[in-house]
Amino acid sequence: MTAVTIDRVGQHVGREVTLRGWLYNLRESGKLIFPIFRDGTGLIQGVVSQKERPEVFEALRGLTQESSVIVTGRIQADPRAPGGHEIAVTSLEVVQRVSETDPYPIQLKEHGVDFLLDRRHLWIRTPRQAAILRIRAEAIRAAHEYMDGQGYTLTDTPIFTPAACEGTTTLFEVQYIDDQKAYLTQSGQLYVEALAASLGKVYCFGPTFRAEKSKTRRHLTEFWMLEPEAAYAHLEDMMALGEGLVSRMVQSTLKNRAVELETLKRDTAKLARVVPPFPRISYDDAIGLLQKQGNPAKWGDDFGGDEETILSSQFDRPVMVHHYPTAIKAFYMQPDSRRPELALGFDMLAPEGYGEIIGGGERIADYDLLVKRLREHNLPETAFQWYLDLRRYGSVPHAGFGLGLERTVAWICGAEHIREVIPFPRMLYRVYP
Ligand code: NSS
Repeated sequence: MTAVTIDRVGQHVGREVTLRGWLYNLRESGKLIFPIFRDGTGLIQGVVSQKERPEVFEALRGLTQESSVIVTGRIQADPRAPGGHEIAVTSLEVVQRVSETDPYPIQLKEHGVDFLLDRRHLWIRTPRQAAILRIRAEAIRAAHEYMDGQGYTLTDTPIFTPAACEGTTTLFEVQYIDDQKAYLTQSGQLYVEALAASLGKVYCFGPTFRAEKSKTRRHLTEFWMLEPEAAYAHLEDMMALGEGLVSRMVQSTLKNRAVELETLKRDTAKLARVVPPFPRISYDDAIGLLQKQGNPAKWGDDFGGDEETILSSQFDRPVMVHHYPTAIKAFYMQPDSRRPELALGFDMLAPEGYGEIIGGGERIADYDLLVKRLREHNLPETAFQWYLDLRRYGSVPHAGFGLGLERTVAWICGAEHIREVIPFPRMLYRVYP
Protein backbone atom coordinates (compact mmCIF):
# COMPACT_ATOMS: atom_id res chain seq x y z
CA MET A 1 0.00 0.00 0.00
CA THR A 2 1.28 3.49 -0.89
CA ALA A 3 2.03 5.57 2.18
CA VAL A 4 0.98 9.14 1.50
CA THR A 5 0.86 12.33 3.51
CA ILE A 6 -2.39 14.14 4.24
CA ASP A 7 -1.38 17.23 2.24
CA ARG A 8 -1.17 14.99 -0.86
CA VAL A 9 -4.37 12.94 -0.53
CA GLY A 10 -5.99 15.05 -3.27
CA GLN A 11 -3.82 13.18 -5.78
CA HIS A 12 -5.27 9.83 -4.66
CA VAL A 13 -9.02 10.35 -4.82
CA GLY A 14 -10.83 7.04 -5.35
CA ARG A 15 -7.77 5.00 -4.37
CA GLU A 16 -6.82 3.19 -1.23
CA VAL A 17 -3.83 4.68 0.61
CA THR A 18 -2.06 4.37 3.93
CA LEU A 19 -1.57 7.32 6.30
CA ARG A 20 0.78 7.26 9.27
CA GLY A 21 0.11 9.60 12.13
CA TRP A 22 -1.89 10.21 15.26
CA LEU A 23 -5.51 10.29 16.32
CA TYR A 24 -6.34 13.95 16.75
CA ASN A 25 -9.97 13.64 17.74
CA LEU A 26 -12.86 11.22 17.62
CA ARG A 27 -16.60 11.71 17.23
CA GLU A 28 -18.94 8.78 17.71
CA SER A 29 -22.39 9.01 16.25
CA GLY A 30 -24.42 5.82 16.70
CA LYS A 31 -23.19 3.26 14.25
CA LEU A 32 -20.67 5.65 12.69
CA ILE A 33 -17.35 6.87 13.98
CA PHE A 34 -15.64 9.98 12.62
CA PRO A 35 -11.99 9.99 13.66
CA ILE A 36 -9.78 12.92 12.75
CA PHE A 37 -6.19 11.99 11.96
CA ARG A 38 -3.16 14.22 11.76
CA ASP A 39 0.26 13.42 10.37
CA GLY A 40 2.15 16.69 10.57
CA THR A 41 1.13 17.79 7.09
CA GLY A 42 -2.53 18.29 7.89
CA LEU A 43 -5.77 16.92 9.29
CA ILE A 44 -8.18 14.53 7.62
CA GLN A 45 -11.51 13.22 8.79
CA GLY A 46 -12.18 9.51 8.52
CA VAL A 47 -15.41 7.64 8.52
CA VAL A 48 -16.08 4.09 9.68
CA SER A 49 -19.39 2.29 9.78
CA GLN A 50 -19.99 -0.45 12.31
CA LYS A 51 -21.90 -2.48 9.77
CA GLU A 52 -19.26 -2.44 7.04
CA ARG A 53 -16.07 -2.56 9.15
CA PRO A 54 -16.94 -3.97 12.57
CA GLU A 55 -13.30 -4.72 13.50
CA VAL A 56 -12.09 -1.18 12.60
CA PHE A 57 -15.10 0.27 14.39
CA GLU A 58 -14.21 -1.63 17.55
CA ALA A 59 -10.51 -0.67 17.33
CA LEU A 60 -11.40 3.01 17.07
CA ARG A 61 -14.16 3.07 19.62
CA GLY A 62 -12.87 4.85 22.71
CA LEU A 63 -9.38 5.15 21.22
CA THR A 64 -7.53 7.83 23.12
CA GLN A 65 -6.45 11.17 21.71
CA GLU A 66 -2.86 11.22 20.30
CA SER A 67 -2.60 7.44 20.09
CA SER A 68 -0.33 6.75 17.14
CA VAL A 69 -1.98 4.93 14.25
CA ILE A 70 -1.39 3.61 10.75
CA VAL A 71 -4.59 3.94 8.76
CA THR A 72 -5.54 2.44 5.43
CA GLY A 73 -8.58 3.53 3.52
CA ARG A 74 -10.10 4.95 0.38
CA ILE A 75 -9.80 8.68 -0.26
CA GLN A 76 -12.99 10.38 -1.30
CA ALA A 77 -13.56 13.99 -2.21
CA ASP A 78 -15.98 15.66 0.18
CA PRO A 79 -16.43 19.38 -0.09
CA ARG A 80 -17.97 19.51 3.43
CA ALA A 81 -14.93 17.91 5.06
CA PRO A 82 -12.18 20.18 6.35
CA GLY A 83 -9.47 20.00 3.70
CA GLY A 84 -11.98 18.74 1.13
CA HIS A 85 -11.28 15.02 1.52
CA GLU A 86 -12.29 12.15 3.72
CA ILE A 87 -10.85 8.68 4.25
CA ALA A 88 -13.16 5.66 4.46
CA VAL A 89 -11.06 3.54 6.79
CA THR A 90 -10.64 -0.12 5.88
CA SER A 91 -7.96 -1.08 8.37
CA LEU A 92 -6.22 0.40 11.34
CA GLU A 93 -3.08 -0.46 13.26
CA VAL A 94 -2.61 1.15 16.66
CA VAL A 95 1.14 1.76 17.03
CA GLN A 96 0.90 3.02 20.60
CA ARG A 97 -2.28 3.41 22.55
CA VAL A 98 -2.34 6.33 24.99
CA SER A 99 -3.53 5.00 28.33
CA GLU A 100 -7.05 5.89 29.52
CA THR A 101 -5.66 6.42 33.00
CA ASP A 102 -2.95 8.79 31.80
CA PRO A 103 -4.63 10.64 28.94
CA TYR A 104 -3.00 13.19 26.66
CA PRO A 105 -2.89 16.32 28.80
CA ILE A 106 -3.73 18.89 26.13
CA GLN A 107 -7.42 18.77 25.31
CA LEU A 108 -9.13 20.52 22.45
CA LYS A 109 -10.13 23.36 24.73
CA GLU A 110 -8.46 26.45 26.10
CA HIS A 111 -5.63 25.96 28.56
CA GLY A 112 -3.66 28.50 30.56
CA VAL A 113 -0.40 29.58 28.99
CA ASP A 114 1.82 28.29 31.83
CA PHE A 115 0.14 24.90 31.58
CA LEU A 116 0.89 24.87 27.84
CA LEU A 117 4.46 26.16 28.21
CA ASP A 118 5.21 23.38 30.72
CA ARG A 119 4.03 20.98 28.03
CA ARG A 120 5.58 22.76 25.07
CA HIS A 121 6.94 19.42 23.80
CA LEU A 122 3.32 18.33 23.30
CA TRP A 123 1.75 21.73 22.61
CA ILE A 124 3.73 21.96 19.34
CA ARG A 125 1.48 19.18 17.95
CA THR A 126 -1.60 21.38 17.83
CA PRO A 127 -2.53 22.76 14.40
CA ARG A 128 -1.99 26.40 15.38
CA GLN A 129 1.51 25.74 16.70
CA ALA A 130 2.39 23.55 13.73
CA ALA A 131 1.24 26.30 11.35
CA ILE A 132 3.44 28.83 13.15
CA LEU A 133 6.47 26.55 12.92
CA ARG A 134 5.92 26.04 9.20
CA ILE A 135 5.69 29.80 8.70
CA ARG A 136 8.90 30.23 10.67
CA ALA A 137 10.61 27.75 8.37
CA GLU A 138 9.31 29.55 5.30
CA ALA A 139 10.49 32.92 6.62
CA ILE A 140 13.97 31.46 7.18
CA ARG A 141 14.01 29.84 3.74
CA ALA A 142 12.93 33.06 2.03
CA ALA A 143 15.52 35.06 3.98
CA HIS A 144 18.35 32.79 2.86
CA GLU A 145 17.08 32.91 -0.72
CA TYR A 146 16.96 36.69 -0.66
CA MET A 147 20.39 37.15 0.92
CA ASP A 148 22.00 34.68 -1.47
CA GLY A 149 20.33 36.47 -4.38
CA GLN A 150 21.84 39.75 -3.21
CA GLY A 151 25.32 38.25 -3.33
CA TYR A 152 25.78 37.76 0.42
CA THR A 153 27.74 34.71 1.59
CA LEU A 154 26.49 32.83 4.64
CA THR A 155 29.16 32.69 7.34
CA ASP A 156 28.75 31.27 10.83
CA THR A 157 29.95 33.21 13.86
CA PRO A 158 30.90 31.80 17.27
CA ILE A 159 28.56 31.36 20.22
CA PHE A 160 31.28 31.46 22.90
CA THR A 161 32.74 34.96 22.80
CA PRO A 162 35.32 36.83 24.87
CA ALA A 163 33.44 40.13 25.11
CA ALA A 164 30.14 42.02 24.92
CA CYS A 165 28.68 43.39 21.71
CA GLU A 166 25.40 44.91 22.92
CA GLY A 167 26.15 46.24 26.40
CA THR A 168 27.30 44.39 29.47
CA THR A 169 23.98 44.26 31.33
CA THR A 170 22.54 41.37 29.34
CA LEU A 171 25.61 39.15 29.12
CA PHE A 172 25.39 35.45 29.96
CA GLU A 173 28.67 34.41 31.49
CA VAL A 174 29.79 30.82 31.15
CA GLN A 175 32.64 29.09 32.80
CA TYR A 176 34.89 28.07 29.96
CA ILE A 177 37.67 25.50 30.25
CA ASP A 178 39.75 25.70 33.46
CA ASP A 179 39.22 29.16 34.93
CA GLN A 180 38.70 31.01 31.68
CA LYS A 181 35.52 33.02 31.31
CA ALA A 182 33.45 33.33 28.18
CA TYR A 183 30.09 34.84 27.26
CA LEU A 184 27.26 33.58 25.11
CA THR A 185 27.10 35.77 22.03
CA GLN A 186 24.66 38.69 21.99
CA SER A 187 25.22 39.24 18.27
CA GLY A 188 27.49 37.94 15.53
CA GLN A 189 28.15 41.47 14.34
CA LEU A 190 31.77 41.92 15.37
CA TYR A 191 32.66 38.70 13.59
CA VAL A 192 30.72 39.42 10.41
CA GLU A 193 32.59 42.72 10.28
CA ALA A 194 35.81 40.70 10.07
CA LEU A 195 34.28 38.35 7.51
CA ALA A 196 33.06 41.28 5.37
CA ALA A 197 36.68 42.37 5.03
CA SER A 198 37.40 38.89 3.70
CA LEU A 199 34.35 38.17 1.52
CA GLY A 200 32.82 41.61 0.86
CA LYS A 201 29.16 40.85 1.58
CA VAL A 202 28.32 38.29 4.25
CA TYR A 203 25.63 37.37 6.73
CA CYS A 204 25.29 35.13 9.73
CA PHE A 205 22.09 33.56 10.99
CA GLY A 206 22.16 31.89 14.33
CA PRO A 207 21.10 31.87 17.96
CA THR A 208 21.98 34.85 20.14
CA PHE A 209 21.57 35.28 23.88
CA ARG A 210 20.60 38.09 26.18
CA ALA A 211 19.98 37.92 29.89
CA GLU A 212 16.88 40.08 29.50
CA LYS A 213 15.32 40.78 32.86
CA SER A 214 12.24 42.18 31.16
CA LYS A 215 9.16 40.03 30.92
CA THR A 216 7.45 41.31 27.78
CA ARG A 217 5.81 39.76 24.77
CA ARG A 218 8.83 40.82 22.68
CA HIS A 219 11.72 39.40 24.68
CA LEU A 220 13.39 36.02 24.71
CA THR A 221 16.71 35.19 26.33
CA GLU A 222 17.63 33.02 23.33
CA PHE A 223 16.58 34.22 19.90
CA TRP A 224 17.74 33.92 16.31
CA MET A 225 19.19 36.81 14.41
CA LEU A 226 20.07 37.29 10.74
CA GLU A 227 22.96 39.73 10.45
CA PRO A 228 24.20 41.03 7.10
CA GLU A 229 27.42 43.02 6.89
CA ALA A 230 28.94 44.64 3.79
CA ALA A 231 32.22 46.40 3.12
CA TYR A 232 31.94 49.85 1.52
CA ALA A 233 28.25 49.98 2.47
CA HIS A 234 26.46 52.88 4.16
CA LEU A 235 23.29 53.51 6.13
CA GLU A 236 21.11 53.93 3.02
CA ASP A 237 22.35 50.62 1.57
CA MET A 238 21.32 48.80 4.74
CA MET A 239 17.89 50.40 4.86
CA ALA A 240 17.34 49.28 1.26
CA LEU A 241 18.56 45.76 2.06
CA GLY A 242 16.38 45.58 5.17
CA GLU A 243 13.22 46.59 3.34
CA GLY A 244 13.97 44.12 0.54
CA LEU A 245 14.61 41.30 2.99
CA VAL A 246 11.54 41.89 5.13
CA SER A 247 9.19 42.27 2.18
CA ARG A 248 10.53 39.05 0.66
CA MET A 249 9.99 37.16 3.92
CA VAL A 250 6.42 38.43 4.11
CA GLN A 251 5.54 37.94 0.45
CA SER A 252 7.00 34.41 0.31
CA THR A 253 4.98 33.45 3.37
CA LEU A 254 1.81 34.81 1.76
CA LYS A 255 2.54 32.82 -1.37
CA ASN A 256 3.77 29.54 0.11
CA ARG A 257 2.03 29.36 3.49
CA ALA A 258 -1.47 30.59 2.72
CA VAL A 259 -3.08 27.56 4.39
CA GLU A 260 -1.13 28.15 7.60
CA LEU A 261 -1.95 31.87 7.66
CA GLU A 262 -5.58 30.86 7.26
CA THR A 263 -5.24 28.45 10.22
CA LEU A 264 -3.99 31.41 12.26
CA LYS A 265 -6.84 33.61 10.95
CA ARG A 266 -4.23 36.19 10.01
CA ASP A 267 -5.48 39.30 8.25
CA THR A 268 -3.44 38.83 5.08
CA ALA A 269 -4.55 42.12 3.51
CA LYS A 270 -2.29 43.86 6.02
CA LEU A 271 0.66 41.67 4.97
CA ALA A 272 -0.01 42.12 1.26
CA ARG A 273 0.80 45.83 1.65
CA VAL A 274 4.30 45.05 2.89
CA VAL A 275 6.23 45.93 -0.27
CA PRO A 276 8.96 48.52 -0.83
CA PRO A 277 9.35 51.39 -0.37
CA PHE A 278 8.98 51.45 3.41
CA PRO A 279 8.64 54.88 4.99
CA ARG A 280 11.79 56.40 6.52
CA ILE A 281 11.73 59.05 9.20
CA SER A 282 14.53 60.68 11.16
CA TYR A 283 14.73 60.40 14.94
CA ASP A 284 14.14 64.18 15.14
CA ASP A 285 10.88 63.81 13.22
CA ALA A 286 9.92 60.74 15.24
CA ILE A 287 10.19 62.78 18.45
CA GLY A 288 7.98 65.48 16.90
CA LEU A 289 5.47 62.84 15.84
CA LEU A 290 5.36 61.30 19.32
CA GLN A 291 4.85 64.66 20.98
CA LYS A 292 2.04 65.46 18.56
CA GLN A 293 0.38 62.22 19.71
CA GLY A 294 0.66 63.38 23.32
CA ASN A 295 3.61 61.13 24.24
CA PRO A 296 6.03 62.69 26.78
CA ALA A 297 9.15 61.62 24.80
CA LYS A 298 11.82 64.28 24.54
CA TRP A 299 14.93 64.54 22.39
CA GLY A 300 17.61 62.17 23.66
CA ASP A 301 15.23 59.49 24.97
CA ASP A 302 15.38 55.94 23.70
CA PHE A 303 12.10 54.45 22.51
CA GLY A 304 10.32 51.78 24.49
CA GLY A 305 7.46 49.56 23.44
CA ASP A 306 4.86 52.33 23.81
CA GLU A 307 6.75 54.78 21.62
CA GLU A 308 7.42 52.11 19.00
CA THR A 309 3.74 51.23 18.89
CA ILE A 310 2.67 54.87 18.45
CA LEU A 311 5.24 55.42 15.69
CA SER A 312 4.48 52.26 13.77
CA SER A 313 0.73 52.77 13.96
CA GLN A 314 1.12 55.86 11.76
CA PHE A 315 2.07 53.65 8.79
CA ASP A 316 0.63 50.65 6.95
CA ARG A 317 4.02 48.95 6.53
CA PRO A 318 7.22 48.79 8.55
CA VAL A 319 8.83 52.17 9.21
CA MET A 320 12.56 52.84 9.46
CA VAL A 321 13.68 55.40 12.03
CA HIS A 322 17.22 56.65 11.38
CA HIS A 323 19.80 59.04 12.86
CA TYR A 324 19.31 58.30 16.56
CA PRO A 325 21.31 60.21 19.15
CA THR A 326 24.79 58.68 19.40
CA ALA A 327 24.52 58.69 23.19
CA ILE A 328 21.75 56.06 23.28
CA LYS A 329 23.34 53.72 20.74
CA ALA A 330 26.00 51.01 20.89
CA PHE A 331 29.72 51.81 21.06
CA TYR A 332 30.40 50.82 17.44
CA MET A 333 27.96 53.24 15.73
CA GLN A 334 29.46 55.69 13.24
CA PRO A 335 28.52 59.29 14.03
CA ASP A 336 27.19 61.49 11.24
CA SER A 337 30.04 63.80 10.20
CA ARG A 338 27.63 66.73 9.80
CA ARG A 339 25.97 66.23 13.19
CA PRO A 340 28.21 64.02 15.32
CA GLU A 341 25.58 63.91 18.07
CA LEU A 342 23.64 61.66 15.67
CA ALA A 343 24.56 58.10 14.74
CA LEU A 344 24.26 56.63 11.26
CA GLY A 345 21.99 53.93 12.60
CA PHE A 346 18.42 52.82 12.01
CA ASP A 347 15.73 50.63 13.50
CA MET A 348 12.89 49.06 11.59
CA LEU A 349 9.60 48.99 13.48
CA ALA A 350 6.97 46.46 12.44
CA PRO A 351 3.32 47.52 12.19
CA GLU A 352 0.49 46.44 14.51
CA GLY A 353 2.51 47.03 17.67
CA TYR A 354 5.16 44.36 17.06
CA GLY A 355 7.98 46.80 17.69
CA GLU A 356 11.57 46.79 16.54
CA ILE A 357 12.46 43.93 14.20
CA ILE A 358 15.76 45.33 12.85
CA GLY A 359 18.55 47.37 14.36
CA GLY A 360 21.71 48.36 12.52
CA GLY A 361 23.70 50.97 10.63
CA GLU A 362 27.19 52.09 9.77
CA ARG A 363 30.16 51.09 11.96
CA ILE A 364 33.04 53.21 13.17
CA ALA A 365 35.89 52.66 10.72
CA ASP A 366 38.43 54.94 12.39
CA TYR A 367 40.84 53.35 14.87
CA ASP A 368 41.20 56.30 17.23
CA LEU A 369 37.50 56.99 17.49
CA LEU A 370 36.79 53.31 18.18
CA VAL A 371 39.37 53.19 20.98
CA LYS A 372 37.80 56.32 22.47
CA ARG A 373 34.36 54.72 22.41
CA LEU A 374 35.56 51.46 23.96
CA ARG A 375 36.93 53.51 26.85
CA GLU A 376 33.75 55.58 27.19
CA HIS A 377 31.74 52.37 27.39
CA ASN A 378 34.17 50.76 29.86
CA LEU A 379 34.80 47.83 27.55
CA PRO A 380 37.96 45.74 28.01
CA GLU A 381 40.36 46.81 25.28
CA THR A 382 42.38 43.60 25.41
CA ALA A 383 39.38 41.50 24.43
CA PHE A 384 38.79 43.84 21.48
CA GLN A 385 42.33 43.83 20.03
CA TRP A 386 41.29 41.59 17.15
CA TYR A 387 38.35 43.93 16.42
CA LEU A 388 40.70 46.92 16.46
CA ASP A 389 42.92 45.08 13.96
CA LEU A 390 40.11 45.50 11.43
CA ARG A 391 40.71 49.27 11.77
CA ARG A 392 44.51 48.85 11.60
CA TYR A 393 44.65 46.81 8.43
CA GLY A 394 42.66 48.13 5.49
CA SER A 395 39.74 49.71 7.32
CA VAL A 396 36.82 50.66 5.08
CA PRO A 397 33.39 52.15 5.67
CA HIS A 398 31.02 49.27 6.33
CA ALA A 399 27.52 48.68 7.58
CA GLY A 400 25.08 45.98 8.55
CA PHE A 401 22.10 45.15 10.69
CA GLY A 402 20.47 42.45 12.77
CA LEU A 403 16.98 41.15 12.06
CA GLY A 404 15.31 39.43 15.00
CA LEU A 405 13.70 36.32 13.55
CA GLU A 406 11.13 35.71 16.26
CA ARG A 407 9.84 39.28 16.33
CA THR A 408 9.49 39.19 12.56
CA VAL A 409 7.70 35.83 12.57
CA ALA A 410 5.46 36.88 15.48
CA TRP A 411 4.32 39.84 13.42
CA ILE A 412 3.83 37.78 10.24
CA CYS A 413 1.76 35.26 12.23
CA GLY A 414 -0.12 37.90 14.18
CA ALA A 415 0.94 35.97 17.31
CA GLU A 416 0.17 37.56 20.61
CA HIS A 417 3.50 36.66 22.16
CA ILE A 418 6.95 35.92 20.78
CA ARG A 419 7.14 32.66 22.82
CA GLU A 420 4.81 30.91 20.35
CA VAL A 421 7.09 31.33 17.34
CA ILE A 422 10.18 29.45 18.54
CA PRO A 423 9.92 25.69 19.15
CA PHE A 424 11.27 25.81 22.71
CA PRO A 425 11.23 29.36 24.09
CA ARG A 426 13.83 30.49 26.61
CA MET A 427 12.62 33.35 28.76
CA LEU A 428 13.03 34.89 32.16
CA TYR A 429 12.32 31.98 34.57
CA ARG A 430 11.82 29.40 31.83
CA VAL A 431 14.32 26.87 30.51
CA TYR A 432 12.02 23.81 30.68
CA PRO A 433 11.29 21.72 28.65
O1 NSS B 1 20.39 44.83 19.72
S1 NSS B 1 19.94 44.96 18.33
O2 NSS B 1 19.07 46.04 18.06
N1 NSS B 1 21.20 45.09 17.36
C1 NSS B 1 22.24 44.23 17.36
O3 NSS B 1 22.35 43.26 18.07
C2 NSS B 1 23.29 44.51 16.30
N2 NSS B 1 24.58 44.03 16.80
C3 NSS B 1 22.90 43.81 15.03
C4 NSS B 1 23.81 44.12 13.88
O4 NSS B 1 23.91 45.27 13.51
N3 NSS B 1 24.43 43.12 13.30
O5 NSS B 1 19.21 43.60 18.02
C5 NSS B 1 18.78 43.37 16.69
C6 NSS B 1 17.39 42.79 16.67
C7 NSS B 1 16.32 43.67 17.27
O6 NSS B 1 15.87 44.62 16.34
C8 NSS B 1 15.26 42.66 17.63
O7 NSS B 1 14.50 42.34 16.47
C9 NSS B 1 16.05 41.45 18.02
O8 NSS B 1 17.34 41.59 17.46
N4 NSS B 1 16.15 41.31 19.48
C10 NSS B 1 15.44 40.45 20.21
N5 NSS B 1 14.50 39.54 19.88
C11 NSS B 1 13.97 38.79 20.84
N6 NSS B 1 14.31 38.86 22.14
C12 NSS B 1 15.25 39.77 22.54
N7 NSS B 1 15.60 39.81 23.81
C13 NSS B 1 15.85 40.60 21.55
N8 NSS B 1 16.81 41.55 21.58
C14 NSS B 1 16.97 41.97 20.32
